[in-house]
Amino acid sequence: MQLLEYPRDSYSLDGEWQAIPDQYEMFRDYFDDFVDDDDDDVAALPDDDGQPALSFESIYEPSASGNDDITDFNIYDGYSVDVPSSWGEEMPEFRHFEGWVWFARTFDREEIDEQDRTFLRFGAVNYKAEVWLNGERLGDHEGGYTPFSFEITDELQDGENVIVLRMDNKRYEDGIPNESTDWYNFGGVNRSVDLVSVPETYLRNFKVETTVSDDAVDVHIDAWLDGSDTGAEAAISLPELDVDESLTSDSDGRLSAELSFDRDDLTLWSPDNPRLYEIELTYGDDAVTDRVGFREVEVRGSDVLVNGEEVWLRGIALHEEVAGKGRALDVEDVQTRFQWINELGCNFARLAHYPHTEEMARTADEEGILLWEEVPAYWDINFGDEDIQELYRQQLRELIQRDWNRASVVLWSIANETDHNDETRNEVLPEMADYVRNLDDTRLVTAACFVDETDDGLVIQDPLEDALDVVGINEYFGWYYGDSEDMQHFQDDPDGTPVVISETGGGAKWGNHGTEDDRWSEEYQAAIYRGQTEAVAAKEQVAGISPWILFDFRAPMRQNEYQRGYNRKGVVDQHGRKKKAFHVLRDFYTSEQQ
Ligand code: GCB
Repeated sequence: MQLLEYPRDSYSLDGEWQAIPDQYEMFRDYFDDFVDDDDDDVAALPDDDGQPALSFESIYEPSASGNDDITDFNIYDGYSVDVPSSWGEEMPEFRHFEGWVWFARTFDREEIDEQDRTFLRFGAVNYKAEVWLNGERLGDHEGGYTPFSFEITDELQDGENVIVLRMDNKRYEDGIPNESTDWYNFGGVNRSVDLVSVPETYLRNFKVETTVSDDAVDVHIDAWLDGSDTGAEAAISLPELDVDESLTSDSDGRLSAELSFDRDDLTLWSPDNPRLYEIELTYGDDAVTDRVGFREVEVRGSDVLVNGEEVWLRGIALHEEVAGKGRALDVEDVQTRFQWINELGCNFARLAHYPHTEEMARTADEEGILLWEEVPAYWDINFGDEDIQELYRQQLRELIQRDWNRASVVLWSIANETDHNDETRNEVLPEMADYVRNLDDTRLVTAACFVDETDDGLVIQDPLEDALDVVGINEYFGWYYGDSEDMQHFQDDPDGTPVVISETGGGAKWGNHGTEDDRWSEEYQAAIYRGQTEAVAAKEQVAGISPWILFDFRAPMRQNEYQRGYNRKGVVDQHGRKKKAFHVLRDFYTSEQQ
């Protein structure tokens, strides 16, 4: 599998695809006769128990099997589905379907602006994917929220080409996340699909790192090549800063450059002034462009600093979901989310509990919203299993290498509410924190943990704290237990690790009114927000909050008369209607800003 990590000019394969659900997973059995035995590359997916890969012809040319039965499954007679989409949302009859779905579409080679090498890139497929082009198996991918790509140069044929994708959105005990989550499992090709063509040797990815001192801004750039010709000219240009430099290369095809600016000659990126600069890297005939911000994030004592200045994180957490659409957000949906975030007066957002579309981070770059991004290592993961650890590293890597040039991203979160009494977890999570730092040591590593009630008050007793730059605390005083102002008993250590209250809140059904004692009323929820915000604002170790949550979201485990399949802790409901807590939080953030 070859990764293309950044956007380039591409040929979009979004639009109409054919899809057929294969609930009983029978296609492979039907088509065993047509297996491409010569393909050494064929690796069975973990759940397939060594079954051979499916030959493509047998799907789209039923007659090839000599067995009329298979017309039952002719992909050209499938359902029309829009890509990207959470397909069960588009087709209500499949709303709760979890299983295999075969997708297919064609494209014409002549339509691509083809260079030496071509890749097929998926923005995200939930949860497992297995892909063929013209009957040749390209490979597979596990993990529902990050991009993956395959080189298809050798499989491309003149005229029509056919892509087949087997998507599997079952939940797995040995998956990340595993079978139980408090969010809906939207299956589908949830993000765009593209064909990307590049020269034989091309720029695979690059990374911009900034160090800020009193009078200087130092920028280090690394770029990675893929291909056999590593001798060509490499250059970097930042037209708005009059930079035109060559990059030096090492023997592994890695290029680098050091740039240094007077602090006065460059505007640093910050939430107050999210200045971005155009950057272009060229290598031979290859070029990539992007918009990047220069800024440094660090901790000092219990404070989070951006460019040397303390920033209190006025945040909100959110899932990636749109009512009636599931997880396939378009640009307008992203804008709506940022409108709410801005209206609340936030400078920070927690993108929970898995990587959201990269458009979120790009928009946060433009809007000056600091981001917490995370992978779905959620609740009871079997951290001792080596395959799970490998999958864990893969998901971290795919997220980090996708978003490491987004100035807005300041926190990488490695886990949410995992058991700090589990010794294996306590060994593995620090290793994952190190893994993240090896990939990117210019951001802060965090995880959402718990606070413990002791005779001395509320304390953090999670050994993972030592491996984190910022400790997230999920607490629900006033909702699941205790009173909303109980965080007053948090044992504040002004020199301790900065704490972000990564979750707090309570449920309310929009339009349901009562007193502050009536659970599920907007008033009850608003009172929790008042008690919580007052208590945490007084704590020096608390460097910010991201209450749970911006909007109500689908959650199969929430079924009481107020919920009916939704987690109602949003400060707006799933249709965007604001609850009273929205205004409490906005008022709090307005006063924090003054
Ligand atoms: C949590 C989880 C979050 C849930 C939330 C809740 O602690 O991290 O995924 O949705 O609580 O509503 O209980």
